[in-house]
Amino acid sequence: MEKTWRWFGPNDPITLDMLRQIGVEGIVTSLHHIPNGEIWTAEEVRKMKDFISSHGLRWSVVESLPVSEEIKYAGPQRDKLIEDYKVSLANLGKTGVKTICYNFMPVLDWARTELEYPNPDGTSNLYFNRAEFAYFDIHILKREGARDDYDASTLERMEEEVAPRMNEEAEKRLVDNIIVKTQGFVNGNISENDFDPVGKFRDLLKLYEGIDADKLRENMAYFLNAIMPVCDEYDINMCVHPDDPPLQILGLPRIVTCDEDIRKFLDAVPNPHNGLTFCAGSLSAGAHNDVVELAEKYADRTHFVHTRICNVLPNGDFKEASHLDPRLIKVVRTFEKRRPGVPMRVDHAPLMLGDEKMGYNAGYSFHGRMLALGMLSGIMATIDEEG
Ligand code: DNO
Repeated sequence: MEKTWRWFGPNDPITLDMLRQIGVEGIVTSLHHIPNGEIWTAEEVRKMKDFISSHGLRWSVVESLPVSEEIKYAGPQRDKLIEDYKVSLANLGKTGVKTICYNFMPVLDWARTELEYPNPDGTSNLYFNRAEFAYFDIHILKREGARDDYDASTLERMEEEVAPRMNEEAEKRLVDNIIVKTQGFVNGNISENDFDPVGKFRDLLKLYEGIDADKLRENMAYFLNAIMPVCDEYDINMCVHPDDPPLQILGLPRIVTCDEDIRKFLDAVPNPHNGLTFCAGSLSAGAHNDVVELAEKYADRTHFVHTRICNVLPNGDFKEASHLDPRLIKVVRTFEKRRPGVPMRVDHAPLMLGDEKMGYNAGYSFHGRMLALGMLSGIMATIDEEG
């Protein structure tokens, strides 16, 4: 697989020169300065491509060309936004950037409750605490009917372990982790500048009243069918990112969570340009998913791979596991053998060796990811050597 790295543009403290030194071959990035929904002009695309090329690297993947909320819930501007999306795609295609990662998660992109969960060795990781998430949903967001979405043991843990340690500051941190710090840098709905993130979030949830999984699926197929002619013309591969975590949350429909979901969206638009970002980490955060089996099953429709993996604990929490986890090695073997040129990026890695002082985007440390890339490079070289 092609070794790629998610880089957040010219303001990223991790520079392209640094990335060349550690064996990165291709760059995964977005035009982060262009607001969600606006056209990516040929000029802006070309500028980014040339900047990356001038550092001896190539722009391999766009992550993400964001799909506006209105396309997801089919608001009045949907067709206009899809037309604009097609223009951006064509501009990317003409410039030779042909792998596009996006997601179809309503309102909230990925979700974590803790960004610096301490590991016994002194490093820290991302963590999802189900009882804290329930606390956010029930006591902070105060979503109607929220309580019914959690099992009795999560509710008990929430009352006994989480509620007693909550105060204004702890609540603010939880809000920050779930809907601010993890969202802004991925061009999500909420950013650090929002004055009332919870209020804004409540308004966003309202947009999905009456939209169930089938309706969202229909909207996704509508979007994909509309853009496929442009993808065919420029040989662009669209690759949807699975829902992270792959579970129903906050009463929102989620449609890329499991084997059956993946099969449905691939069959709904049976064009090879309609494909998957195989994020082993997101899929493994659902105990119902067998990532090793899913990789075998969907390798042919996978155009981009995120290498990381999670452990789900008996209480429903999950945390990022080692990049040397045997399941991840098997997934890497599948893609290295069946999709040798496909871009792969190391995803979410621990904060270590001073990373924590650098203000990196959550999950995107330098030392942690560099170590993980070293591990992955070793795994891939071994697989190639074994033939
Ligand atoms: C989080 C990322 C996601 C991903 C988007 C793709 O770390 O994996 O934000 O980039 O969902 O659209």
